[in-house]
Order: sequence, then structure tokens, then C-alpha cells
Amino acid sequence: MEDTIAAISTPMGSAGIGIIRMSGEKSMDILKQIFQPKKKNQEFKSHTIRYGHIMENNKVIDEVLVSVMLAPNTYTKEDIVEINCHGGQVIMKKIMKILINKGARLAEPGEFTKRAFLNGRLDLSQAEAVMDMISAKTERELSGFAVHLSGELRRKVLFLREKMIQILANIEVGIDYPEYEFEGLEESEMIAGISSILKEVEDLGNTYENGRLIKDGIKTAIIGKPNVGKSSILNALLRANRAIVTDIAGTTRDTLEEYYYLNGITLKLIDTAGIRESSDVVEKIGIEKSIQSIHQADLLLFVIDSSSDLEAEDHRILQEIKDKKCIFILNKADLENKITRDHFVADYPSARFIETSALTGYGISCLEEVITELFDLGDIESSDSLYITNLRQKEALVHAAESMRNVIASVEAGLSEEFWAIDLKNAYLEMSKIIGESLEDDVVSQIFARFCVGK
Ligand SMILES: Nc1nc2c(ncn2[C@@H]2O[C@H](COP(=O)(O)OP(=O)(O)O)[C@@H](O)[C@H]2O)c(=O)[nH]1
Ligand SMILES: [Mg+2]
Repeated sequence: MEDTIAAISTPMGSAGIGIIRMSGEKSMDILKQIFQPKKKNQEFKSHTIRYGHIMENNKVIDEVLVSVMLAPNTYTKEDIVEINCHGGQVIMKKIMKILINKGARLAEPGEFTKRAFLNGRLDLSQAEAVMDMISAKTERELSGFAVHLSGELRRKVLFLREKMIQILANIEVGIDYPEYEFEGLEESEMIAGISSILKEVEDLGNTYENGRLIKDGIKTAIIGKPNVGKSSILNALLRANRAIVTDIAGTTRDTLEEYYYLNGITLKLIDTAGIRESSDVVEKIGIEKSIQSIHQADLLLFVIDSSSDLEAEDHRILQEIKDKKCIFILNKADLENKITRDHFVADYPSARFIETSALTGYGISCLEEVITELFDLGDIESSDSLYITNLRQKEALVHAAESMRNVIASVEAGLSEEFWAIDLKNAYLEMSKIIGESLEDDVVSQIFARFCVGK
């Protein structure tokens, strides 16, 4: 952390402005060596912007604006200098080279935010929210991360931890001063206290499912036998000719994935190879992948050609999709129909049925309505509630809940208080991991390594 780090913080390419950022003790020193302000003989005041030129060997490299932010009120809590230069790749790389010649080091991915975390300006849940906000794909996703960034998750974790500590303190008194006739918590009070915390921990953990759907998208596999119109449905939803459509069965041989944004929700649409018996090696692998997609999907769009009778392949797929959230799409509604929902309702009473024609676009908006209804994740305005979006946080909550269940089991089994305390401390540590306390250094490094350079 003693190094002064530098990175290009804006995307590489051609843009009006590019920003190069520097953080660390030597930032000001380096700046003074390379920057010639228009108004000379003026002190650099914190949180001000100066106009001038970046110079090398008395030659002007670029005309720039420089923001100076002195420790400790900065993003990293260190001295930060931001150079707003012209946004060309050559210029930005040139200035970076000069900074490095003067003693700065190229920042690692996420290193500015890592410093913000290590210097105590952000907790880990907030640091993760910073990166998530940068990669957010929908407004709803964004608002969820904004809640994390504001420290809401941190406050919740601290609140639950505090409750654990109070109970722990009661247990420890009993352990440390057994000679006192200390009136600790009754066992029933103890169980009630832990149970209520446990409930909150579990509730928070359960928000992961929605959080995951919002963040990663609803995995939606379009399945069916060959030639029923799966790829055509994908194209109709995307309003683009993304997948190849022909009347030759077996055209789609590999799965194809596309993100699709619908009323604030994100679908990860997966077009699959039609499921049938095949001797073609490549097609066979594709079909294997289709079956896998069925099992991994959050939602299935089962496409049926309503103009022809059901075949063995349809029945095979019907077997695979039991217990899955599924919309039956009766496609080719523009042709004379042979199959209607009546063929399925008896066996799939909770399934949804939609008639479509991928050819004419009939029924597509109805399909979109049903998908929106099925995944009612709340509208954007009301989505400022707290939910967990990453697996790391979810796992910590699951472990904390496990430990608390162990405490309850120990109390009920009449084990001594030492056992209660061990598990409760463990639950406390797991909660701490969410905000980045009691995490090992290499785990922290791994988390930040996923960030982008310059943030
Ligand atoms: N009449 C009619 N033909 C369709 C419809 N949807 C797809 N098709 C045709 O059916 C054939 C197979 O379509 P495709 O999307 O490749 O099916 P896939 O094998 O399930 O992906 C193509 O010739 C499409 O033009 C539809 O709604 N009505
Ligand atoms: Mg296809």
C-alpha cells in the first residue's frame, strides 16, 4: 500500500476526454514534476481543479485539467490526482508512461477500491457494489446495488451481529463466573433469542434467489423437438435475426445465448438444439447440451408445433420438464391447428399456454406479459429493498444459519455452555465475512482481482 498507483480509468478508445488516476503518497510529488499549471506559483489546494499542460523534456504532451484531492477525504483516503486529458489511446498511454517513469506503479484491477476498503472507507459489501454498479445491465439491478453501496447491507449485518454479541455475553458470563449465582438467560429465552436472529439471517439469505435473477438474468431455455420454431421464437423476442432459421431439422446444433431485457427484468435466453434421436456426432452433443439446459434453467419455453401431431420426441421432453417452471408455446398458430392446450392441461395443470406464430409475430407480446407476471420481482420504484446478490454473501449467511442451528441443538441436547459459545462465535465470524472482516488476505485479493483496472 506504500506504492503510488496509477491507471487509465476511462475505456480505451477514442473519446473527448480520458481520465488517468493516481493514488498514494507520491501523487503530488509526481504531479509537480510533470504538470505545468497555467497559473504558476499557486499552492495546490485540496479538492480543486487546475488547468495546464503535461510536459516532458520541455515539450507539451497534452493540455489537461487536473483534479487534486488530498488525504484523507478521498476515495482511497490517500492523496489522489486525476488527470483529465484528451481521450486518445496514444495520449493516455503516453501520460501513463510518464507517470510510471516518475515512480508510480501500474494499478492492479480494483486496486483503488481495495485501498478504499483496506483504509476503512468502504466495507466489502460496498466495494462489491461499486463493481456491480459498473456492470449493471438494467435499472432494477442498478438500484439494488445502490442500496448496498449506501451501506444498507452493512447496517443489517452489524445489527444482527450486535444481537448475537448480547446473547454471547450472557453465555460467557455463565462460563467465566460459574461461582456467582448469575441469573443468565433461561434456556427457553436463549432459544427464542437465537431463533429470532436465525429467522432474520435466513430471510436475508433467501433474498439471494431474486437477487441472482436480477443480477445474472433468468436462465430461460427454449426447448422442443427440431423444426417447431425455437430459433424463430428467439428471433421474434429479440426482434433480430440472431439465430439461423431454416426448414431443415437440426439447423441449431449448438446452444446459443443472448441477453434479453423485458420490463426491467433480464432474461438469459438460450436457444437449444432440437431434441430427437440423431446419429450425427455434432448434433448429438448439442442435444446433450439441450437436456442439460433443461435442468439448469429457471424457466423453460417449451415450443410445440401446433400444426402437427405430437410425436415421441415431444413425449420425451414432457418427461424431462416435470417440476420445472414452464410455459408451453403452441407455435405455428397461423397454420391449421391439431394440438391445443387440452392435450396438456390434465397432466400440467399449473403450466401456462400461449399460442404464437413466430412467423407473423402473433402472441409474442402475450408471451412477454406472462414471463413478466411469472417473475414479478417487484417494480423498479419499490425495489429499494435489500437483497443479496452474490454467492459469497449467500454462503456466509448459510454458514451463519448452520452455526445458529447448532447452538439451538446444543442447548436442547443439554450440552454445556462452552459448546453454545463456540457455534455462536462462529456465526458471528461468518456474518463478519460479508462486510470483509475476518477474511483472509488472499480471499480479499481474489475478490478485488475480478474488478476492472482503474477503479
Ligand atoms: N408457418 C409457420 N412457420 C414457422 C413458424 N415458426 C417457425 N416456422 C418455420 O419453421 C421452420 C423451422 O423454424 P426454426 O425456428 O428453425 O425451428 P427450430 O428448429 O425449432 O429452431 C422454418 O422454416 C420456419 O420458418 C410459425 O409460427 N408459423
Ligand atoms: Mg433452431
